[in-house]
Amino acid sequence: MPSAGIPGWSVIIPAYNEARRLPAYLDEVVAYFEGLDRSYEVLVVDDGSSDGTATHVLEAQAGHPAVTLHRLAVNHGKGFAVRAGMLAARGELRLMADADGATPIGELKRLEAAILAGADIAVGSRALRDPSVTRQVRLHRKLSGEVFNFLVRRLGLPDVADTQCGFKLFRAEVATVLFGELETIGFGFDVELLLLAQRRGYRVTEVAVNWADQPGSKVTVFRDGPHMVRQILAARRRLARRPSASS
Ligand SMILES: Nc1nc2c(ncn2[C@@H]2O[C@H](COP(=O)(O)OP(=O)(O)O)[C@@H](O)[C@H]2O)c(=O)[nH]1
Ligand SMILES: [Mg+2]
Repeated sequence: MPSAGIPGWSVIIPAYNEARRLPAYLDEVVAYFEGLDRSYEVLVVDDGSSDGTATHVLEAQAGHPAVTLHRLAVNHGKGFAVRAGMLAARGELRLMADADGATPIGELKRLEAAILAGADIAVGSRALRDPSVTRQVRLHRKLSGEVFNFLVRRLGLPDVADTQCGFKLFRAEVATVLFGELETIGFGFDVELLLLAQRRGYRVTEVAVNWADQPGSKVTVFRDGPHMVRQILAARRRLARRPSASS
């Protein structure tokens, strides 16, 4: 159902040179919501792509007006793009989802259940064990992810096993507050977001999701990992300087 008035759902998809991976996922997302009795919008934030990503989004929009394209002239980073999408979104529940479809859109049901049970934010997780899910992860990404998660636990988020999964659901008011405060524009943004959430006392529930590594990743552990750690340290310094927040 296309959106009229306030949509029930917003799906925010950050996309940087995703002409190959995005179209199939966009089709999957649209088909999923067309089968539900809830209004929705899909915001694709094209972060300065040079490969024709936007053309695919406009094609999808021609068939489904609930799909919209938010085009940034130059590449800023995933955090910048997700923030722009979340702040432009109107849905009561707002999902960020990676363009490659590593997490099937049907996994939304698991996150929604957590929100209905009282969470402010439901965080998809590749680390939580659950017999009802499967993961296909390349070994070097699994190992680097474990090191990263270990560091993040030491850097102030002891209770989140996987901060980096690109599948997170927010209640609208919570998204507006947190993305309004978020400053990290790169891949380290998820950690700042969760640090801000912790500080505000929001309820964060981690939810095991199905996940399959997709070829064509743009994240390079040795190049992006150190940047991400620096972004997290900078976020911690900013938070330490800020007077404590009340929600
Ligand atoms: N906005 C934005 N998104 C990016 C950038 N690089 C990657 N992404 C998006 O971040 C998501 C995850 O990227 P991906 O390469 O699959 O990372 P991986 O799953 O960690 O290997 C996808 O939706 C990408 O399009 C970037 O520079 N800017
Ligand atoms: Mg991916």
